[in-house]
Amino acid sequence: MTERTLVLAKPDAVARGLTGEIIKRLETRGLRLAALKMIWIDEELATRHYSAHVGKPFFEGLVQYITSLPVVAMVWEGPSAVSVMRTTMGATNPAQAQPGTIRGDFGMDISNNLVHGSDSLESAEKEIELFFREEEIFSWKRPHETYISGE
Ligand code: IDP
Ligand code: MG
Repeated sequence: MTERTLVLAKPDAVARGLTGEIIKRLETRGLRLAALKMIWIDEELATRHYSAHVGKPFFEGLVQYITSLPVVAMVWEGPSAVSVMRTTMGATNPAQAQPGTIRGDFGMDISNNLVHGSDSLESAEKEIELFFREEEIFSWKRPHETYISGE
């Protein structure tokens, strides 16, 4: 099923010049970039985006981190986009993420884990709404899409 997922190149990825690498990996995997913007997340948006983590011991640090620099927010589209992104980004703690994943190749620290990807279709819909207006999101297909994504 065609899905959309929200991806963030987080402040550490932007600071380290890894935004292009993240985009490249998702493009070559076969997902389609449907929306992209740089945005400086404020405390309110951070709290809404990470509402599931309010009250956890790392929450304050997480808000500080995600608001510390601009992020590159993206919508990626394609078959099973949510799980394809999750497997491409790797486990939450980069120290435990498989090599070959974004986190497993570029990180070691759970507080600086480079990327966000929605964890379910339901979260994806909510998160995309937080960051993008519908008219900012473009659905499109490649001439040879069927060879790439089967769509
Ligand atoms: P996910 O990003 O892999 O979906 P979540 O459990 O949803 O992981 O956590 C959201 C974000 O909160 C993580 O990506 C990471 O930036 C931060 N985080 C999660 N657990 C910890 C922790 O134990 N210490 C510090 N930061 C954490
Ligand atoms: Mg999550």
